[in-house]
Amino acid sequence: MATQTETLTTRKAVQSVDGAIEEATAQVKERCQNLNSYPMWTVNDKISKLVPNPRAVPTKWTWSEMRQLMLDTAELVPEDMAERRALMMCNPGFGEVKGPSPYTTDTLYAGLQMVLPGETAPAHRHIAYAVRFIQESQKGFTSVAGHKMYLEHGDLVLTPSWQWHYHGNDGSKPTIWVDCLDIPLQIYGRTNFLETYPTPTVPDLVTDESPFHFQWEKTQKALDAQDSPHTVYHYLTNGSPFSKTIAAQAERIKKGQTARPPRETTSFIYVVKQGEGKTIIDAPTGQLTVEWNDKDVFVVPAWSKVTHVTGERGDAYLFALTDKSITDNLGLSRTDYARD
Ligand code: GTQ
Repeated sequence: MATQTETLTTRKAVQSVDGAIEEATAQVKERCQNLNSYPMWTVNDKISKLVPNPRAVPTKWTWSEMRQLMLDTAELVPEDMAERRALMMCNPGFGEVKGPSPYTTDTLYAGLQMVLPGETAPAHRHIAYAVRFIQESQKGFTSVAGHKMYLEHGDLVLTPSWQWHYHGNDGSKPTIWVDCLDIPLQIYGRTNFLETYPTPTVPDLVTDESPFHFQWEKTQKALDAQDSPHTVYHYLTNGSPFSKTIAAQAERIKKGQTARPPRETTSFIYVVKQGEGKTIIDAPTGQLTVEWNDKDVFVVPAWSKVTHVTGERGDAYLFALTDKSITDNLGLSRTDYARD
């Protein structure tokens, strides 16, 4: 059997001591030239790796730094200068390839968006599916398909594909949240497009009970109803993942515990709801130990070995946006329970 370091190409090539394969392949390549064709076995390594191969690298965005940057950005860039005042969280694994780009993981984009009191991020709709996890809000709101929802720290709100939405803030403090959209998938499929609404807002009604709105209070209640050291809650709509592309989960890890989940073909954008601890990430693209605190964001690439360790201060609550819906729906999910 091939080892992890041996490649599919070298496995065959080592048998070709006399160069016969090279010569035969050269002949085939020449004949392929004018027929839009190419011998697959010479590029097998690029097509099939022996382990999953995300580009994303483990990365942390520290809340205190990002919050200050958001506040300063809001002073520099008035609301009417930006359709959305959002700062992308660009994974450096993509930097050299595409420059600043909307890849937080290989499949999902996340950004930080800020809406100041009285501002309106005008109504539009797009094919991309969006969700938002609220970091700070005091009467900040989003309006989705006519549902105007006031948001609080820890809430998750859905903006399904092609629904009109706009954002605002009826309070006196900044509203900041983490946006997550399936933009990398849309880039791959070349499917995303956006339509603007003729006016900044859309007719709507305030609603306390919307299928688009998951209040943190209920999530925490579900987590606290379990007694295990590490509890995972999956956000569902009518028993199924709310979206075909983006999934979300919340976790409670009791204080002073170590959690070692299996490694998966799923990648994670973690947002610390509250608590302190560290996460040791051993990813196909590198290793990083993230020391985290309230509201920090960090990325766990697919196929990482992950170890969460919580501090003694109290139980930690982590929230994560994942591409589990994508991998499950397309039959791409694999789990390695035997990780060391
Ligand atoms: O609020 O609709 O971060 O359309 C990126 C694109 C947020 C939004 C983003 C968007 C939005």
